[in-house]
Amino acid sequence: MKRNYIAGEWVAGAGALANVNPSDLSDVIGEYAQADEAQAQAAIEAAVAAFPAWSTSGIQLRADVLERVAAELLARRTELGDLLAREEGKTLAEATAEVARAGQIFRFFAGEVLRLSGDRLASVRPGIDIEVTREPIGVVGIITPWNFPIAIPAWKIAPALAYGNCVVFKPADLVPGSAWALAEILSRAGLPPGVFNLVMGPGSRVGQAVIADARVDALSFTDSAETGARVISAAAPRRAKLQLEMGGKNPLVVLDDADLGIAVECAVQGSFYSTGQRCTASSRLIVQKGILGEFVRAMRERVEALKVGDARQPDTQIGPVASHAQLDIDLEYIALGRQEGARLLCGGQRMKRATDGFYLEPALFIDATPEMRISREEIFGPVACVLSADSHEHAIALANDTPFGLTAGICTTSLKHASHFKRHAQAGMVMVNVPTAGVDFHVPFGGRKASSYGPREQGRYAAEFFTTVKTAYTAA
Ligand code: UN1
Repeated sequence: MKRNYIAGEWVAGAGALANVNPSDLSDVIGEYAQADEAQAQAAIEAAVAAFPAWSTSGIQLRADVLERVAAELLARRTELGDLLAREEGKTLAEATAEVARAGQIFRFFAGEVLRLSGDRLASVRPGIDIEVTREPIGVVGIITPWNFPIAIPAWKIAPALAYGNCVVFKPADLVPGSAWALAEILSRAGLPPGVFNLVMGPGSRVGQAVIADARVDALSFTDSAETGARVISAAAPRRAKLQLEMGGKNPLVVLDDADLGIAVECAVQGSFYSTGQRCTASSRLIVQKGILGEFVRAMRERVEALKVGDARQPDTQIGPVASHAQLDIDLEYIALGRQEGARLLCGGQRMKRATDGFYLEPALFIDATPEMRISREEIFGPVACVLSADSHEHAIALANDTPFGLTAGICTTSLKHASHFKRHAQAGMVMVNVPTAGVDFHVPFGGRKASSYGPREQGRYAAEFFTTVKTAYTAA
């Protein structure tokens, strides 16, 4: 049984949950402790107690801790990648790359610890100096989703610790294995007790206890827009600082002048890799009329050839859906798309493989219209729809016609259209001739509209959320 980590001790939970492999439901990875409210509160209390010393600790100590975590993640990427693929269902290549990314993120923030700087300005009043510095915020509650079981925890925990905050970490219930492995590494990295705490368990109980507790100064959260709205209404009245990453319905525009090979590769990767379970996935393919026929033919050929199978088989390109609940949602949307009048070009059926798992053929709809629910709502599965556009202007209007605004992509060989799109796409991240999903670890991540709330994650921009600014005046 894998236990929770509170105040520097491994503690049994109030119950346990089995972690099951979505590629093979007979394969139980392990039992993971489930915390109750009292344990969540004990973790918060430990973090509060550890904050005064940690927030004033030396930067060398913090850099060393983060570097140790980075080195271990990178050294164990194959083993931890296998665990990640086994519990979440993304392919071994994707899972190993995700563990490496988590390691790079810890390494990046080990460096950032040493680079934190402020400003020194003159006052408008003679004889006074002004310093602007950044200080830690306090206790940060970190709540993460199941689709990136180690990279998302890394990109929230590493900056939180780098800038001198204490952490209460509540990973997704579905994938506790990678989160527990990361916590175990952190427990040996040289952190004082209480600086980092792990509480596994359901959002309704453990997540809720963290969100509601007035001692938690800030919350960094990634999940759906609906849950995000609940976090805002629970935590904003008590003035918690919030950083929320929520859904996407990301467009990939393909213009008549696109390189067809590049466009198909961007669409297939962006829509279906990681089984479409990325908030950055391109679920709306907005294609200009002149290239539409050719694009659809090429897509059909490429999508039908994708190898769907056990996440840990070396030739698998698309792993299973991560859970039964998500599979049901995907199948409901596929049925809905047909009812709404879109045409299912290929895929959309549950598949049988050697082991019992949540296998689903990647589904591509054509003749979708912007009002259809499959064109508007985040599905979070291997389901994409093609919408046709008359012109570049029409394509960008369709791209922006969404409640979300995380990523937006365009495939074009025209510098003019690419530049115009970069400026006018209403999204936090814009991709030209690259897939909408799969981002770098050292630059800001986040969106607009219903996709994000609060300051950006990652890169040096992470300091905006994980620190608070102080302006000091000194009479010389
Ligand atoms: C990526 O596309 O590389 O939940 C990252 C998600 C995002 C991360 C996507 N927060 O899918």
